[in-house]
Amino acid sequence: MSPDACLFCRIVDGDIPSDRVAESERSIAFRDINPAAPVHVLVVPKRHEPNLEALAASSTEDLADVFSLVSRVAELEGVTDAHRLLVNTGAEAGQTIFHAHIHLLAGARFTEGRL
Ligand code: DGP
Repeated sequence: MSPDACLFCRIVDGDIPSDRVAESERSIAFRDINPAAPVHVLVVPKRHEPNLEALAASSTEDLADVFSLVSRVAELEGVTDAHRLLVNTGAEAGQTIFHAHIHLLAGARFTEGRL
């Protein structure tokens, strides 16, 4: 997909509004429009790659930055010791937006190994 048509690229650029939680030089974090838990934040590299695997292959700096921002968001939301990270890679795994992102979920009791 061309980055021009990518929804998350447009959110990164500020063309589409989002409820931003935090930002770093290489990544942004904003609340999921359809939250699956009381805290549901998407942490997204600013540079377009279709999934986290592609991001890891192209830039360890971007990969490190996105995980660093995940930790900062967990701290800001007060859920450092109680949260779940989720990454969907590929449509079969439930990926719907083909711009790399990590879901940070918290505030619910995740008592099982699956959502
Ligand atoms: P995934 O299924 O892993 O590709 O997750 C994509 C998530 O993106 C999904 O939980 C809903 C969220 N989402 C889709 N469109 C928007 C939007 O316009 N704004 C925000 N904040 N989140 C969105």
